Amino acid sequence: MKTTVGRISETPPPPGPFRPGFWRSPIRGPWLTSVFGLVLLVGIPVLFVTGALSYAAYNPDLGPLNDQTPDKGLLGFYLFDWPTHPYWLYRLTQGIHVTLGVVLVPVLLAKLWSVIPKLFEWLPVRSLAHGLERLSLLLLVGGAIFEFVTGIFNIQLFYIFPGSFYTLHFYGAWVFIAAFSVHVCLKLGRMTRALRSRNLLTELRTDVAHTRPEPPDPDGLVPAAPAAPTMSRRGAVGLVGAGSLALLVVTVGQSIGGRLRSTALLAPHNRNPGSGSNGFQINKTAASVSVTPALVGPAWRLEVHGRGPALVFTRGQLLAMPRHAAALPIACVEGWSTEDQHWNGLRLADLAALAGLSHAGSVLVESVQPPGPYSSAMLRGNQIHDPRALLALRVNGADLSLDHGYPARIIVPANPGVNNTKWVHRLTFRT
Ligand SMILES: Nc1nc2c(c(=O)[nH]1)N[C@H]1C(S)=C(S)[C@@H](COP(=O)(O)O)O[C@H]1N2
Ligand SMILES: [Mo]
Repeated sequence: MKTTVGRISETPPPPGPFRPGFWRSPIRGPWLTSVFGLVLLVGIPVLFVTGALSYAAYNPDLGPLNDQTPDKGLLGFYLFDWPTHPYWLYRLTQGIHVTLGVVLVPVLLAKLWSVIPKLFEWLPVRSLAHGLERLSLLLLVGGAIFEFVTGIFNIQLFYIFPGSFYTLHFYGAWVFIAAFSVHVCLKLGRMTRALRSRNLLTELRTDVAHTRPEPPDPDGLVPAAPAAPTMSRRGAVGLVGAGSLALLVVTVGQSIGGRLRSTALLAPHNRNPGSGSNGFQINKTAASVSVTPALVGPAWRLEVHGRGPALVFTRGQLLAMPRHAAALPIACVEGWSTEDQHWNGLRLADLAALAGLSHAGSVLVESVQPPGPYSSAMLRGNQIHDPRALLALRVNGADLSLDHGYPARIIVPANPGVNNTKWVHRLTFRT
């Protein structure tokens, strides 16, 4: 056994990237890798936590309408009743999730670049322990790339997933965070030592002419035969920082909304949603989901189910009932949100009471839209009973436009946009 291993490890590496002399950047080394690693060490847990919060915000335990993730089992252990306070909660958590995810892309790429010689380590597997470490790196790098790519495709509305984005991003996140945790445990010591090995301020004052390779390291990141520097470490860190900053500037406007939305050059939805009372972001237009004016014309009725026979209302009858106002944003899982809009309509709590279920524990909301994604959703008791939770009929002093959900739509504080169902035609309250 020993002799076989001995003989294999003497096998010379194949030509190309497996040869030690192939990777020559003089700035590659544990210090630079650790600088990028430190940023990710802070950023990735924030992404994970805000992502998990987004999952909780969907009320996945209310059934397959809200969440079709199969067999989440233990992975749903942390779920709690998503609150309605503060009303901007989802706007904040999801804005951070998406904006930070975009901003970290240059850092992730730089980190991967800095360790790329390890991808071509020779021999690929030297022992059982080495093999396990390599496998965890496969999950780490694969998981990171998978999560960033699926997330970015989703916010760019590039739906090419074999299945639901939601399920893929959810399971991918658990694989990635598991591998990430193992990696942090294995590398934390080496990272802190590497960070202490050089002085950041000195590095930031060192130009290309004075850039020297780091001393040889056991991981083999420092090249055996370094080339002459063409960029300083300061340049590399600055380039990545500038890239992240540029992405921040062209992204964050979509989460802040209002006039800043026009700065969100990377936002796929129309950056100029028009003016007037209904002049704010639209996710899906009525036409795009086959909601025709005929479906919401004079023949439209609202059905309210609860205890006893169903109640049926025309829009005129609803307008004549006691109405309430609430200033609430729309905040989408894709990271964009509007500023607060002034909604006006009927309290869900009042409608529940009318249906004979003043202590309703959930409500099934169905729209006139043909069955499909987002055509219906479930809300929880705490959402029904918040006095700002409305079946909105009007916004900013005007009737809802067709694209914003005329004749009636749900608007609930801190609710992910996806569960603020538009074009509502049936409410079914349950205990
Ligand atoms: N019936 C129905 N309601 C819906 C949707 C939909 O596709 N169909 N999209 C949802 C999503 S994903 C969001 S973010 C909000 C957007 O509301 P807005 O277009 O009025 O801004 O509506 C939600 N309500
Ligand atoms: Mo959304």
